[in-house]
Amino acid sequence: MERIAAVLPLNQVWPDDFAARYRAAGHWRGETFPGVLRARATERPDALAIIGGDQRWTYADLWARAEAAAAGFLGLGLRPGDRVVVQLGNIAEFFSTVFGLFRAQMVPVYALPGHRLTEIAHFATKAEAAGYVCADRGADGFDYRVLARQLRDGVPDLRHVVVVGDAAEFTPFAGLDGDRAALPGDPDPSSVAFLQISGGTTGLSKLIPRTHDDYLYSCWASNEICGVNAESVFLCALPAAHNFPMSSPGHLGALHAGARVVLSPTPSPDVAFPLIAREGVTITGLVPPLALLWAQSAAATKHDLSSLRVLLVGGAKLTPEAARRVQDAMPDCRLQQVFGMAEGLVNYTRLDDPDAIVLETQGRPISADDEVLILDDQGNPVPDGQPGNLLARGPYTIRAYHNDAAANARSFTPDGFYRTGDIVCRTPEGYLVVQGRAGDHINRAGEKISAEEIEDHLLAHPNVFDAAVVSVPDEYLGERSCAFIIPRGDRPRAVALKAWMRTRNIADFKVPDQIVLVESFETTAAGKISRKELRARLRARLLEQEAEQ
Ligand code: AMP
Ligand code: DBH
Repeated sequence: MERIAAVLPLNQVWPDDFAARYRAAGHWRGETFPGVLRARATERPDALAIIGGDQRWTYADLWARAEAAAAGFLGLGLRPGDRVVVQLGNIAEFFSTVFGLFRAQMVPVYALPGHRLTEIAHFATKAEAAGYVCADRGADGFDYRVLARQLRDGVPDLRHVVVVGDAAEFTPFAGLDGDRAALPGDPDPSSVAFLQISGGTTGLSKLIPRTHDDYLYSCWASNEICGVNAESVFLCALPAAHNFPMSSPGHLGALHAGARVVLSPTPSPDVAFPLIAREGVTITGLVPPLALLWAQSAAATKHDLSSLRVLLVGGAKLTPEAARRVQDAMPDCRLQQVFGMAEGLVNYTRLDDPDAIVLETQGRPISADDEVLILDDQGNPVPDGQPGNLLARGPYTIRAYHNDAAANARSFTPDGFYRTGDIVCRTPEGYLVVQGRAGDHINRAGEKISAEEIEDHLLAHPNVFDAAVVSVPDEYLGERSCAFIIPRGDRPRAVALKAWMRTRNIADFKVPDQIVLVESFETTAAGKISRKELRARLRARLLEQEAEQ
């Protein structure tokens, strides 16, 4: 008999008065992901929806493929409400998979292609996932079927593995189909559509339940701010599962508008530029280091980039000098800064803002109903222009993580504000300028790394007595990671320690960029100091030493 384990229900609930207000304001329209795609497939069946590799799918194609996948998932024994970890790169099947899951009222859990067994097992366990969808190999050659075998052994409740491409012993995605009559109706718009992944500020990543109503609002409202309409062509150059290229306005914004989504397997200019020229791409989004790389390459390229009207840059701070360089290199394309988070709140500079705002701020919130607080450490509001902790509440900002009472107690105030962990200033015009982070994480070219998570891995090494991981400014990455290690027994060599970290089955971007061996952490005469203070001191000392050299 099939084992049916009781799983935690998925919820994301706003208090009734807030929900009523968001509906009355027209933010929450009662749309759902399968409902939106069905509508577009009916209105414009022959319009191109997805272009990826050698695939060119119209809206009718995408809908038909989603229905086949949905029926196939049901046929395998997956049930509405089941959570399914999806780890796919920028390939067309990403879309037939996730819309297939939506159509069957199953819940994708979005993993990034760079995640490895440690992260995937954590997502699967925390979400109580029943399935995993991956590709045979990634764009970098990584074999996800090896990961799938280890995952199945380690997470027994994960019963189904579906593979795009050569499936080996697993279920091939290409063959999925089944009885369409068995498909459920459309979901409740206030139900959880998927689980997004947090950047992992403290410890392991948390799961972010987003509803159809709230997420679709952030997508279509972003379309209005970024000028996306049915004629737009959106290039997805960052990993499709990341919240930024998914919703700001992202591929889901583009599909909501009935526009065209072009998938780039990597964001490198030699791959993306020919796609822009060939497909007439009008809008895309990049993290700052890539924007600088594109700016440099755009000057010398033979490819025609003149179709590009909007370049969104976000995920990490774009300094005013870098912003100017990007804007100057691509004068016909408007730079738009975006400061967002998978938990909700997204800020944009507006297309008609003066240069001073576009170059020097990270924008203002999407919605008139976004409530933003900037507080000092005692919880008092700071005046405009002064840095403080950013808190947010609104029609697309979550009120709770999934299955994580400790994180919820830390991350939300009793009246429902999300503590973003970002330190920002507000300008008199209401725009936000990001100053830094309150917590200890490293924003490595837009990839967020928790210091604590990496320290935990390092402490598992027999020759590591203690470890402290800090962020260091980096010309190219914005920030890189540096691990201070107090050795025990044989002194480990930095290269060997990095190689050993790779055997921990973690995403490559989490392997420390720099390792510094120290004899002690020289805590003060006063004795114990907090980890936070320790990291701050180690970082300051390293920067001083570098400055002296
Ligand atoms: P994540 O948790 O991965 O969704 O990352 C969200 C975090 O990325 C935010 O809380 C910020 O710390 C950072 N972030 C995103 N966009 C920007 C930006 N434009 N400037 C500075 N930091 C940003
Ligand atoms: O970094 C992010 O998470 C991010 C950046 C820009 C984001 O989630 C978004 C826009 O929606």
